[in-house]
Amino acid sequence: MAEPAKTLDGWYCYHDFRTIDWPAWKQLSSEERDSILKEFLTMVETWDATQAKFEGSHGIYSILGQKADIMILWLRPTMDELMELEGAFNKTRLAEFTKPAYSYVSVVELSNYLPSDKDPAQDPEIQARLKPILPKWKYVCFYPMDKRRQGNDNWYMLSMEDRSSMMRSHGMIGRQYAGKVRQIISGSVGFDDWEWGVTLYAHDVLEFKKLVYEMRFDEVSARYGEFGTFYVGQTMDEDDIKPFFAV
Ligand code: 76R
Repeated sequence: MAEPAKTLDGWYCYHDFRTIDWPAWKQLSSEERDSILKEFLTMVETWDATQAKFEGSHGIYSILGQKADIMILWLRPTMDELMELEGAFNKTRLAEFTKPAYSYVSVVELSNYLPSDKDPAQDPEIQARLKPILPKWKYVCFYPMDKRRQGNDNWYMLSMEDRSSMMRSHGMIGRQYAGKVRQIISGSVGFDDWEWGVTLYAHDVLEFKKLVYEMRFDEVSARYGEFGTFYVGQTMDEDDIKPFFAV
């Protein structure tokens, strides 16, 4: 048996995609819409307070295309907290005007493919990557992916050495995008339908296409990458919520 990579696991992630029921939303009076948004923004304030204490992070995004209208992404130290958040959000009045579009459950993951002599428990940089405060960069991209297990192309049958050398090449490509794209890799084996979730942030949306395209030519993606549905959108600040829901 090939040696499994060892993972460091950080905060649990819940990507929640919704479609807005605009016809029903439009039928409300503007007073009702205001009060529903007020209730939602009060809930968002509690998420902000959690983030200020570094006990989690969250982001709200508008999504382009017919797959979803919004994504809410929550990160918390335990899956239990994510369950509470999902339940609490579903009980808001705003949630009555949303329909589920997609969701993804995972946990922030770092692996030991690249050698490091740091003690992860003590190293502030590693801790910050395991428990990331989500950047407010303008654009977001999310997709789930697998490593292929097919015929001669079986990632899970390769030696640790071969996998490490391919991951090094993968990491070298990624590093050229430092400052342009930030990535959060979250593992989802046992939690969801794919093996990883890939969440990317960029200031310039075109950088997603450039990075993902360049990686397609790198062996680890070219030979072993299988990809789910791609979502792309914009980060919303609290100030963007009211204009987004204005009709
Ligand atoms: O963590 C590190 O920075 C070390 C190097 C590294 C690892 C181990 C790294 C760097 N990644 C790692 C693991 Mn990655 N990554 C993806 C995708 O679309 C595609 O083809 C793939 C989707 C992108 C865009 C991306 C970006 N990476 C992983 C894993 C787990 C593999 C496993 O355990 O088998 C997956 C699934 C994955 C996928 N990666 C980087 C990036 C970028 C931008 C970097 C450079 C980070 C930096 O050095 O700042």
